Amino acid sequence: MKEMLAKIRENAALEISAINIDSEEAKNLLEDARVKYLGKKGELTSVLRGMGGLSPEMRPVIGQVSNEVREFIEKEVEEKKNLIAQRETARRLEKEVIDVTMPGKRNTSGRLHPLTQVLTEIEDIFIGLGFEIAEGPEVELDYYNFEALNIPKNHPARDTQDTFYINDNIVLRTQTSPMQIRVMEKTKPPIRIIAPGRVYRSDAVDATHSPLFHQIEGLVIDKGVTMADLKGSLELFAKKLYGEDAVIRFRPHHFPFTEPSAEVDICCFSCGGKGCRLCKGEGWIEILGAGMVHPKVLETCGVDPKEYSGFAFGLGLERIVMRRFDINDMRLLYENDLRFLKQF
Ligand code: 2NL
Repeated sequence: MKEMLAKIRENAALEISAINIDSEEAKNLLEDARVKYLGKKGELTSVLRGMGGLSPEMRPVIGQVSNEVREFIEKEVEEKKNLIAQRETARRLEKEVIDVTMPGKRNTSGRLHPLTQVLTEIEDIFIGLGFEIAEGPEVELDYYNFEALNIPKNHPARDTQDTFYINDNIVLRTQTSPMQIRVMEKTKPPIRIIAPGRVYRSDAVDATHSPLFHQIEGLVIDKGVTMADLKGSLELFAKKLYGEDAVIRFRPHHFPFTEPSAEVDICCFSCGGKGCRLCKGEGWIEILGAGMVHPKVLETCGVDPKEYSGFAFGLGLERIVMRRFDINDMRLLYENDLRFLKQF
C-alpha cells in the first residue's frame, strides 16, 4: 500500500508539473488533476478505502503516509494555481498597456437640427412675453381642425387634395390651431399660448413643399385685447428674431377664423427694401398670418365674445429657417445628411 501511495504522489507531481501555465486550459487541467487525485472518487480516496484489510499496527502508519501524500498534492495544486494566476495577471497587464503617445479619440459633440434651433429661439421669445407652450395630437378630429375654426364644408382646404383623411371624421392636422381650440374649450381666459408642432398637407415633394412641415401658432384671449396688442406683440417678436432694426407691415387678408385678418411682412433684411433675389424684387418678405379671433370661433369654444376678445397668428417654421440659413431646398431639412446638418 505504501508503494501505491508513493506512486500516486509521483504521478500527481508529474501530471501537475506537466501543465503548461501559458496554455488557455491550464486552469481546467489543474482542476481535473485535483479531482483525479484528491476528489471523492479520486485515487487517494480509493486507496484509503482498502485500509479495512490492514493489520491494526499498519493502519496508523498508512494513515499518516496518506495524509502526507494528500498534503503534498494539495500544496502542489495550490502552488500551480498561484503560478497560473500570476501568469494570467502578467498577460493581462501586457495587453492593457496604454500607449500615451497615441493620438486620443476625439469626442464629437452633436448639435440641434436647424429647425429645432429656430423653434427653440421662437419659443424663448414668446416665453419671455408670458406665453405657455401647448402641444397636442397630430391626428385630429375634423371638428377641431376645421369645423370649430369656422372653415366651412366647401372650403378648398378640406379637399382630399390638400388634407390627409384617416376617415370621414379624422384627419392629420393641417395646422396647429386645433390645439388652440382645445385650450380655449377647457381654459378660462386669460390665455396666452403658442402651439408649435408638425402639420400635414397632401402636397407633392419639391424644393418648397413637403407633406410634413412645422407650424407655430399663437393665441391670446383676454378682456379688451385689440389689434394694437397684436401689432405690438408681433413687432416685438420680429425685432427679437430679426434684430432691433426690423420693420414690419400689415397687409389686409382673409382667414375664416380671424376678422379682421392680415398677412405680416418684414422689410427685406438683405436689401433693406430696395428689392433683391431674396425678396424676389418685392422689398418685403411675408413671415406670418394673423388676425383678431373670429367671434364665431370664440363662441364655439365657450368663450363669450361680448366679454373677451383675442388675437391669433400662425407662421411656417421651414420658410423662416430656410431664409435664415440660406437653404434653397426644403428636402435638405428632412434627409438628415450629416454633411449638410454639420454646417449649422
Ligand atoms: C398662416 C396663418 C393663422 C391663425 C393662424 C388661429 C387659431 C385660432 C383662432 C384663430 Cl384657434 N386663428 N390661428 C390665425 C391667423 C393666421 O395662420 O399663414 N399660417 C402659416
